[in-house]
Amino acid sequence: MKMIDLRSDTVTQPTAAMREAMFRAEVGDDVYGEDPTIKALEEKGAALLGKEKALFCPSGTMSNLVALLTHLQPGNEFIIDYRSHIYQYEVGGCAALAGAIPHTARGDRGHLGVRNIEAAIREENIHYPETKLVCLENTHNLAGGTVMPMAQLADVSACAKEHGLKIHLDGARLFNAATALHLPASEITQYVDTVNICLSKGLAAPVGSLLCGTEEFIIKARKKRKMVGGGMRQAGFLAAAGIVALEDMTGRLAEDHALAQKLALGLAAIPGVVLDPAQVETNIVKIDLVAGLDAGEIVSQLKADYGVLCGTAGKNSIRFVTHYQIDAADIDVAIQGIKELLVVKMKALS
Ligand code: TLP
Repeated sequence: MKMIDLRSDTVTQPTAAMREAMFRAEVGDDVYGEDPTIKALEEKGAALLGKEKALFCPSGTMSNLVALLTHLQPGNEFIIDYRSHIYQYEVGGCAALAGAIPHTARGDRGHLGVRNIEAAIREENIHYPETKLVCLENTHNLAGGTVMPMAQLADVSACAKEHGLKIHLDGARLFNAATALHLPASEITQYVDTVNICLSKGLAAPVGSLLCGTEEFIIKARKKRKMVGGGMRQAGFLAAAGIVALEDMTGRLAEDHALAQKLALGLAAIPGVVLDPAQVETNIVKIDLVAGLDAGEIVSQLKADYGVLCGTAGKNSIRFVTHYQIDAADIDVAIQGIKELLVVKMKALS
């Protein structure tokens, strides 16, 4: 049985062009600043995102952590949506390693607004930690791949500036947001001080993220990356794939979005599934199940009976992510599998 892996866009395999580029990469010791391929990737990434400099990190988690370590002092507070990856899925590194306090707020479909930020900022008081940073996520993973509206981002940016706060954007899927908005990524990143982008999700590189910001920030961040063990040596082999990711893969994400829309339309028509396809903006489809259906059970059965892999997102929800290695026929199999499973389960419920 062919396996159809919709668990995440992180499962993408490197393309033939990436393998070729990795094989041919010129490399050196990057801790000595001597890897030409890493330098080329960092320059390309910084230019693409309209920032002065970039830093190649092994993962999105480390890139976000290094950003927090560089922006914040222990005891500082940062404002963040309660469902964001940094808060939910990075093993508490913000607290354990950066010593910072997340001040969580409930964004609109994952995206903070001016009201959230103004309500969270601390006034001067001897008892309070200092608020220093706002963290955004675009697209927002747990909210279902939602895109932050540009007007909201511009307002949040103006508000942060007015209050002397910096903004870090977790843009693990920034190019998905840019694709959905029909804008260059730099239009989005002009509103933030620092940004993390992931090369190893929809862009299909095997490893790596870029943290981008001012030259001054990246010099400090490079030292923090070393501190957490992220100083790499001949990692130009990985950066070579990252360059291909930026050159070849950012322009094709609309295909993933179209497949996600096809999946959403198919799933929304199945009794037992709660989903509004209009809410699916990029490559993530999150469905809720009616009461009495167990997401974990359905995920296991889909795998066993149809070879369709997906993930639970809580007891009652399932997440599907489309990507480079998924095609329309795979989506048809997934829809058919869920339909057949749910017919049986819904009968048992009634
Ligand atoms: N997300 C992964 C899992 O960790 C959940 C996924 O399958 O979606 N920011 C965002 C918004 C992310 O979605 C992820 C990974 C990261 C950061 C972390 O990136 P890595 O996995 O490279 O550390």
